[in-house]
Amino acid sequence: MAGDSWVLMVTAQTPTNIAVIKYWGKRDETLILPVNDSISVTLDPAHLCTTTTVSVSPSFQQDRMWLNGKEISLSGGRFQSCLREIRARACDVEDNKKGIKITKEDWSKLYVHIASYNNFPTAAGLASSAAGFACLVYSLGKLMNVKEDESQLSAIARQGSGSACRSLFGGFVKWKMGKEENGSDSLAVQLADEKHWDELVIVIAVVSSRQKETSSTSGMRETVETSLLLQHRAKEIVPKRILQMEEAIRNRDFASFSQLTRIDSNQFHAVCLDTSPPIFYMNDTSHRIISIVEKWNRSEEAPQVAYTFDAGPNAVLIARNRKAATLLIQKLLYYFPPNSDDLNSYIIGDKSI
Ligand code: 2P0
Repeated sequence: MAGDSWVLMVTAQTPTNIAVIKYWGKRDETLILPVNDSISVTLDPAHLCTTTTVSVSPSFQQDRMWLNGKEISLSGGRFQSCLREIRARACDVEDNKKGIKITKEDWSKLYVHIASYNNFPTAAGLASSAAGFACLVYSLGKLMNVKEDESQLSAIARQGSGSACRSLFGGFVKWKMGKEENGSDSLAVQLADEKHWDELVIVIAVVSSRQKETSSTSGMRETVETSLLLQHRAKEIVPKRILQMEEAIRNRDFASFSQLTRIDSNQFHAVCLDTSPPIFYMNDTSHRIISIVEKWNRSEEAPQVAYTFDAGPNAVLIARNRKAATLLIQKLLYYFPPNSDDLNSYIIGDKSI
């Protein structure tokens, strides 16, 4: 290292992802190991993404982080796990222009500053932690010249937030639950890249941008402790559904894709209702959107739209093509006129990066 007046910086952008076969429930809370596989689609970073700048300087006195301009604590186990795992893999870094050389050993003595921004509501069931931890791990990995591939990095992002592991890839992504006790095989793999099925259009109807009442982490814990339906889902339902969804994606079979996405979202919310005390993430507006889509799909020869809802009331609607997306927006505007209190906004985007 030369002097202590330098700063080295890396900025990265990571989109969020929306599960079409849901992750809900952990078998290991510390390592964040799930009770079933899940599959997601990565969104277009122009609409829902996290931008993170990480910097290192010998003048920094401690690790610090700012989220949307406000300093947050890094003392939580999840941040510490990600930082520890990335630091353990750091390699030599040389910046000849600035005359900086950081050796592998130096990294254990250097602190980082992290500034992260979401361009969408934080913790409103739009998977902000997924984009956040994926971006944190990716940008730190670049800064510290970590040589691991995306799948190996995904196993680190997973320890920040389970769903984050799926945001390291574009397109369709599977998080394999893995079998190992240490979590080494619980990681994400890309099923199909962003060009594979590019007719799909995703429309997000923001029903509420308020923070959810039950966090995913505590909700899942309560479900694992109390829901018999979850055990049945994890053992008997999801393994077959994962295979069917992989086939639907491979064949660009929208009828199957739409059906599997809708029933899996509904079963996830049924599992929430089967939790004691019950967890309600959807509201009346969410239920109305489901009815509108179901009725429309049944009135056509083939399904036009899939819906899925995460741990919040916002609808993620996946239209089979642009024509269906245009009709969908017309319908939403008809049922929820612009001055309506029921919907805040629509975020419209192509499928992924
Ligand atoms: C998913 N969700 O598959 C599911 C569907 C919400 C509903 O992953 O405790 O924020 O950090 O691992 O990843 C939300 O859970 O929870 C989530 P943690 P996470 O996208």
